[in-house]
Amino acid sequence: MELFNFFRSGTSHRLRIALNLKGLAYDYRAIDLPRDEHLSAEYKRLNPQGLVPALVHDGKVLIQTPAILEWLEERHPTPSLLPEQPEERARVRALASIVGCDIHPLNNRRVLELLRKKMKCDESTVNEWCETWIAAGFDALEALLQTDSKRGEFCFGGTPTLADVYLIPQVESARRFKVDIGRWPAIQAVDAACSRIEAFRAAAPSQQPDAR
Ligand SMILES: N[C@@H](CCC(=O)N[C@@H](CS)C(=O)NCC(=O)O)C(=O)O
Repeated sequence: MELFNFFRSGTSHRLRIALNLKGLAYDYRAIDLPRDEHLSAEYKRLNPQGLVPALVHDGKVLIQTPAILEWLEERHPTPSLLPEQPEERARVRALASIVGCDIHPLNNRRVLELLRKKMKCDESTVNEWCETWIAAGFDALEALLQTDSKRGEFCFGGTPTLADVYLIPQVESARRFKVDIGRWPAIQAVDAACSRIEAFRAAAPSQQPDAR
């Protein structure tokens, strides 16, 4: 498998975590976002959306992390990143979607570039924008985690699920925008639990070959 990705990209980070948790090896292909390599004609032949990551497997290109993560779960079911019961699976997917649908897209690079370049926002306004959407999502996630009486160390139960796979890169991104994670103690505790697992540690942006 070849993973076309960027060390600091949250969606790339979430896919690296899932691949590591499932023990799947891949060749790392760096796509440099600040140099707009994702917008090159060559990369757009892989992903016409011009977004990372893309996973190439047996000559087939997979794009969109929600789709790739579901494909991974179907192709490599063990260890599973979803619980058994449909209602529990819906819960995990909902936690993941708070990050995947309602935080990350609003703080994506192309959105921030539009704010900076077209809307002429200064850096403090851009940071306020990012913090607004991170806080809105994390407030809801925190409430959901706090009220789950059966929760173990992770977002759901006692082993990592897709909810953690989505959450940890968003925590990393929040730190980059200088958002104080201490405001959300349950999220902070999940982050600490994940940081004890090698699959999460090895997926961190700082550990990637293109990190700088
Ligand atoms: N929904 C897509 C989003 C992918 C995405 O937004 N990737 C970001 C990096 S985290 C990207 O390539 N951004 C390039 C840009 O905004 O210019 C997925 O989950 O794969």
